[in-house]
Amino acid sequence: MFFRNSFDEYKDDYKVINHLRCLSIDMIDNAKSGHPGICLGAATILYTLYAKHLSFNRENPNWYNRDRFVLSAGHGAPLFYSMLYMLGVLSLDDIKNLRQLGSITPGHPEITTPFVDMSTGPLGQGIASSVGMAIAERYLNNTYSRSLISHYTYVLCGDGDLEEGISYEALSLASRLKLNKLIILYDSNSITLDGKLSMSSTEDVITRFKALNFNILVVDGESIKEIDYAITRAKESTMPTIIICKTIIGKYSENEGSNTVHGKPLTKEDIKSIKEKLNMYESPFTISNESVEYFKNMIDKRMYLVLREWERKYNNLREEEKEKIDKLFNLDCTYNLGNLDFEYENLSLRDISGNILNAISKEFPLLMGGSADLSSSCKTRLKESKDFDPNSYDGRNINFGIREHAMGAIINGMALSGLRAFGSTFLVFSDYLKPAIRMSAIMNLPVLYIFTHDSITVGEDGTTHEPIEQLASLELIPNLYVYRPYDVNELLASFRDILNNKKPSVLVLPRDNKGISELTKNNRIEDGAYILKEEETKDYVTLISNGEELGLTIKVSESLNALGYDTRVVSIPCMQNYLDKDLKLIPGKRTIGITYGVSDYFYRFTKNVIGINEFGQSAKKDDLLDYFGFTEEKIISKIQELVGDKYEK
Ligand SMILES: Cc1ncc(C[n+]2csc(CCOP(=O)(O)OP(=O)(O)O)c2C)c(N)n1
Ligand SMILES: [Mg+2]
Repeated sequence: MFFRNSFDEYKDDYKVINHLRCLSIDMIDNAKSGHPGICLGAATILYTLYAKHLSFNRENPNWYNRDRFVLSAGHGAPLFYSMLYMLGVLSLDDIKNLRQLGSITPGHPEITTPFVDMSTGPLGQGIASSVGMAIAERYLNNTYSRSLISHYTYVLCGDGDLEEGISYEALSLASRLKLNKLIILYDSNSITLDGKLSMSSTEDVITRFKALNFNILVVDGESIKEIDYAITRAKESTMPTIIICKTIIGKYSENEGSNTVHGKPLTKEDIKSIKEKLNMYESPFTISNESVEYFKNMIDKRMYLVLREWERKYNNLREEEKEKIDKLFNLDCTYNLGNLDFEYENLSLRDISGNILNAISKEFPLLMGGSADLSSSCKTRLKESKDFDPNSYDGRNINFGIREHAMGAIINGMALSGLRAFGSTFLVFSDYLKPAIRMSAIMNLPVLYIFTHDSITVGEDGTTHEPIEQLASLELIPNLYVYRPYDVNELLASFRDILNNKKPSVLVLPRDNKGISELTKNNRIEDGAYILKEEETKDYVTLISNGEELGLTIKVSESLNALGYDTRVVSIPCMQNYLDKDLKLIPGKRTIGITYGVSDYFYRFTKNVIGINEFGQSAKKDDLLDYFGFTEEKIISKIQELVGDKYEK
């Protein structure tokens, strides 16, 4: 596009932009850390979006129908904060406290700050989660309200976001799903942290996005007029849009255009010279009220009727409609599991899980998700619902394709828009989406990961398909609630606990265990662990376990009893719940953990763990269990070895 805008035409706008630039470098200078390059280079892009297009309510960051904005290049946080300061959202103290303990202006944006729609920083996550927001918007527009839920999702990303593989995964799906209300603003400065982008990438971005069938626009990232026009065009597109904004990193710095300005404070002389070039106040954090008013007024004028009209429609809702939509607007995706009708006899736990999920979905429209091409294995297809597709945006089954990482980030985005989103794959592949799981936990999002085929008992698929360290590594993630039920009783209780709460959750299921026990009927999953079988004397061995192994553990305890050992069996279906409550059901001594994974999994509770500390093998399930020592006899002799001589019968 070639609209050269004259500086005069946009004189007041550029004044605001220059304020954003100077405030950003002042913040970074004051904090003695931060990334000035993007703040100087992308200020015009962010300004134009907020001033001319973004639909939002300055007074209410939680207005549900706001356009979403994700700063995927999270290192540009000071620019975002400067803008929020000028909009009257953040205080001078806030921006002076950039990156300081307890501030609402952390090093990278976090959702705890008003108007930050997603925590970002790990490159690629933001752009992928924005696809989830765009999915949520289409689904809710088609199922909840066409007039009250209709907004765009904007992303500001950099070269780094597009180099990350997750961006390919997510944008490929965005294209397949024709998410035309997704608009990506690409800060294309051809520089990354280490130097020129060309050191690591010579791909032709336009050709890449042509292949993705995106709507592609290229603009001068310094031209308000071009960016404004491009966004207008993007809004009319029938496909998702990328606006490639050609920018200069660190614009106006003596090192502009080089990686030197990417990520450390500028020198005092450089700051002074930038301010001189821009004709701005020399003293830090000084802004003109005129510019502030100009910016605010422009937005308020543009938004006044939009907000009134939305409110009018909302107020016209009938009470019961209001109640339903308010639940969504309050991001309340809790659901009280009543009596469910589902089949479970003689079925594997993953089949039962599928039946429960289907039964829940019939009553709970916020439940939506899919699988990374393993829905038939993970049993996560919602049978009475359609596929989520351009022809049926009311469908609730998302075919993520073999794109695990994007799946994780996308369900994060969906959850941020109020859905109870789930994604599924094999446990062994959970490593493919670990960075997204970490973001779920950091943002405390009510997503549900369903990971099946959870141990060596998957059998013949062999080493690469047998999870060993995955369960333990998931347990290492703070604020992640991993549920590993043994049977239908614990499974149903897991679903109940998950849906009653709004915690990031993982449901881990075996491939074909059909075990069921009377003893699990009185489970207390909300406590994380419970005594499944009580001891009879003061002198006992405690066996701790969960999931499929619990069946073997129960048998072992019965055999031990026959041998004259007293036993307590503790089932731990949700370790994080247990750690939260700390009910002290697991004594330190004479406690043995039994797990089909690395022993570390139970080291929190005991050093005596019967686990598997090597990779699996390709073999039949029973041969593998025997090989790794998980037969009743072998476990009993191991236990005798561990506690025998210390144990007085
Ligand atoms: C997943 C991930 N890897 C590495 C980083 C560290 N990092 C932050 S910014 C950056 C360079 C990104 O380049 P670009 O997006 O072009 O930003 P620019 O230098 O243009 O501001 C890197 C490597 C990160 N934040 N996230
Ligand atoms: Mg760059």
